[in-house]
Amino acid sequence: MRITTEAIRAVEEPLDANHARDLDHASDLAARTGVDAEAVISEICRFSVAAPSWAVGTGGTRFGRFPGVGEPRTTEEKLDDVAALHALTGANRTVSLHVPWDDPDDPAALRAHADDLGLGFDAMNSNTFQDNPSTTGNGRISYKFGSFSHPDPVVRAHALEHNLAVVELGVALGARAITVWLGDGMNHPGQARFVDQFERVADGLHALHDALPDGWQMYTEHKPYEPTSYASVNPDWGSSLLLAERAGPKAKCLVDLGHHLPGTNIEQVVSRLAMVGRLGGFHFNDSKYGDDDLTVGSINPYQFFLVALELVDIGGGRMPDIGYMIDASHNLKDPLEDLAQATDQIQLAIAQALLVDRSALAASQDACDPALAAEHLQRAYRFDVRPLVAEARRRNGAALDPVSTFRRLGYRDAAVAERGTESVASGL
Ligand SMILES: [Mn+2]
Repeated sequence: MRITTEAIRAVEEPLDANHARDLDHASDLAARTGVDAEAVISEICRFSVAAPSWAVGTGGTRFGRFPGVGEPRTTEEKLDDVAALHALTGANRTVSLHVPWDDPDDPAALRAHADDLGLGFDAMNSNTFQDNPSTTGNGRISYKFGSFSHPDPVVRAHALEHNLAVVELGVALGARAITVWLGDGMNHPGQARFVDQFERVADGLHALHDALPDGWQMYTEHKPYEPTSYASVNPDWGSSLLLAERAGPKAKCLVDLGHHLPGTNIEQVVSRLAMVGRLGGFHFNDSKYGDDDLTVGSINPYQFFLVALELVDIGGGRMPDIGYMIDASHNLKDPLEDLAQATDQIQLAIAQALLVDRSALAASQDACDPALAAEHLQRAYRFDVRPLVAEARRRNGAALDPVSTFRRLGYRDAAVAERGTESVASGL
C-alpha cells in the first residue's frame, strides 16, 4: 500500500477548517512577537531527517523482544515503510541503512526501488559490534575482544575491509557518508591499555578516511558505555573529536542525544564541535536513565529545544546542512507511529528555536541581563507552534495529523494482510 497526498486530503478534510483558524491565530501571535510565521513554515518545509532502516521494525532489549505485526521482511519493504512515513510527515526523504542487517544482493535494483518511492540514501552504518557471517568470514575471526582496537592485526584488517565494503555499497546507492559507531572497549579494568586501544582505533579510522571517495564524510559516534561496561574507546565528544582530527578533514563527530552520561550539557557539546568545524550529524532520541532510545522530545523537550536553538544559531537562522537521523527503538509503539511522532517533535523544536528573537537574545547577553534572556527563550518555548508545523506538512503534501491519519488509512492492516503477523524485521 502506498500513501498518497490525495488519500491523506480525503481523510483529513474534516480537519481543514479548524486548521485554518489555528494557523491564522498562530501567525497573528508570531507577528506580535516580531516573528515571520511564513519564514518558520518554509524552513520546516525544507527540513528532512533520515529514517533508519532498522527502526521500521520493533526493537527489543537484552531481556527479549515482542515483535509487532506486519513488519517489513526485506530491505525493499523497509523502504516501502519509510515511504509511507515520509508521505505522512513530508520530512523523511532519506533512509539510513545498516550493514549487514541490510545487505542487498542487487544494490542497483534497491536504488531503483528507492527512486521509484522518491527516497534517497543517507549515511551508511557499519557494524563491527557483533559477529555475523558476512562481516567476520563465517566465524574465522571474532569481534568479541574488539574490532579496530583488537590486538590481532588480522581482526583489525577485517574490520577495515567491512567498513570499506559498506562505503562501496553506499557509493552504489548514492549515499555520501558512513557512520562508525564501535562497540570497542573494555569490560574489565586491566583488560587492555587505554592508549593501545585508542591508537589502533585512530589508525583504523585514518585508513578508512583515506579510502573515502570524493565528497564523502565519515562520522565518529561516541558512547560512554554499553556494550562495554568499563570503558569505551570512544566514550565522549572529546575522544570523538580527537579521533576525527586524527582521521582527517572528512571526519566529523556525530552526536547521539542518548550517548551522554546523565547531566551532560549536550547543547554545549554541540556548540563546541561546531565551533571547531567538526559537527557532522545527529542521532535523535531521548533518554531517562541511559541510552534508552526513547522518542525524541518525550522526556526532556526543553533540553531538545536548547539543542535546536544551538543548531539554528550555527546555521545562521536555519538548520545547518549536516546529517540528521532518528535513532530510536520502538519496543511498544507501532514503529511508524513512533517515527512520525519523533519527526513531529523535531519539527516542533526547530519551529520553537526559529521563534527565538536571536538579535534580542544577543542584546540581553551583551547587557548581562539573564532575566531578559530567559524571557526570550520562554516566549518561544511556550509558543504553540503545532499549527505552523502542521501547515508545513500540508504544504509538503503530507498530513496535518500524521498518527491519526496513519491509523485511518489502515496502513498497518494492509501490511499485515501482505506480510502476515509473523514477519520479523532484521536488526536488533
Ligand atoms: Mn546512534
